[in-house]
Amino acid sequence: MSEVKRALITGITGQDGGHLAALLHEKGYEIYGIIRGQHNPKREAVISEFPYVTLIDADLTDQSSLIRAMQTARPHEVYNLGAISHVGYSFKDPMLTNDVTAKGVLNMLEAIRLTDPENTVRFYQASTSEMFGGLEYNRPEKGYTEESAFHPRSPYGVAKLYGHWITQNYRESYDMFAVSGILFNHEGDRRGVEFVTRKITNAVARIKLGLQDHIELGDLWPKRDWGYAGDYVEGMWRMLQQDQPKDYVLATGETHSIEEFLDLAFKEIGIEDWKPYVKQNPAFMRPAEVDLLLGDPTKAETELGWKRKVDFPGLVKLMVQHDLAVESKKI
Ligand code: NAP
Ligand code: G4F
Repeated sequence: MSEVKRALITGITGQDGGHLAALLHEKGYEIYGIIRGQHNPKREAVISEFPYVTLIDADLTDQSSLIRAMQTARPHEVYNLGAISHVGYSFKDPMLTNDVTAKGVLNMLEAIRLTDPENTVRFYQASTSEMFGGLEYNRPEKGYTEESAFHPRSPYGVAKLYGHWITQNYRESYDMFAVSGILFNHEGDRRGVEFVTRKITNAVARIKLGLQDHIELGDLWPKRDWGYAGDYVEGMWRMLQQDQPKDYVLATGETHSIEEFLDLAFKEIGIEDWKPYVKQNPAFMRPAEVDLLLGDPTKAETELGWKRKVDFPGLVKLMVQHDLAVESKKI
């Protein structure tokens, strides 16, 4: 009988960490998740929702803790999802963003090298479409691919680009099975309310239930290639099951503005004109914006057999209906 596969996930308390834990559990993995902080407020929720995950106290900024995590979990696969992941916040705390989102990747890669002399561990790095920057001069018509040029527009994007290159460098230098998934925005019922989609669907549900009367947002014209997070973690897993380590874009191949998201979300509660309910607040605008993101997932579709299942209207509906159910319990 073959050995049960073990996976170590950083960012277990985050959106993708939850989806990935559920997926790997279905596939029969033994799962270890890194949790940071002496009193992480999400600890109890993770224990109750994912009782099959063994939590390990560690931090991406503390390499000794990552070495101990590797020694405890002895994983076959490491998914590095932990990061300061909010683009707007990265402008306010750029040094911390660098320590966690850039140097944290190096800390994790070195922890693997130091604890895996046989070089058998497979490593997934959570790279991002933010590395492309979305500027007009650098926007391929059919969308960004694995070969497109990078031009990050935030401390987050710059930090992620370091993580992307150091992953590639470890693959080339040490023959590690280390890959980057260049993922475009993915959302869903586990998305943090600090991100625009969940902020909108949460507010829309509360407006419907009479719990609030408007929502304050920043710029409404930027466009994103929005997919469903549950589909994207399947792509991460597939990348680590290949014969050769390669980087892949995961995207839907469609782009929509925040205004389009508002249209569909408000229609879901029977409101045709959302403008009276939305106020613009400069506090939510960024020093530099990523105008338009559109990904071309052809390589992932061809080589991984991966394709997103949930489309844009399906995603908005799923999120609004989820938030209506959650918020109505509070009345
Ligand atoms: P998320 O919900 O913001 O989760 C981020 C995770 O990182 C949380 O579990 C957080 O823990 C953890 N973390 C933060 N600082 C840490 C530290 N010092 N040490 C260890 N862990 C730390 O992000 P997500 O949406 O799941 O995204 C997962 C990964 O994919 C991130 O790296 C993100 O940058 C990247 N990505 C996301 C998208 C997207 O659209 N969602 C697209 C492309 C790439 P706490 O709960 O303790 O804060
Ligand atoms: O939801 P967002 O904060 O996501 P953003 O900046 O695209 O980043 C997300 O996707 C990346 C992949 O492309 C990930 F790497 C990253 O970790 C994260 O998951 O903002 C989306 C757009 C931006 O143009 C922002 O300026 O919405 C705009 N926006 C307008 N009002 C707002 C708001 N964003 C937020 N968070 N809050 C607002 O009130």
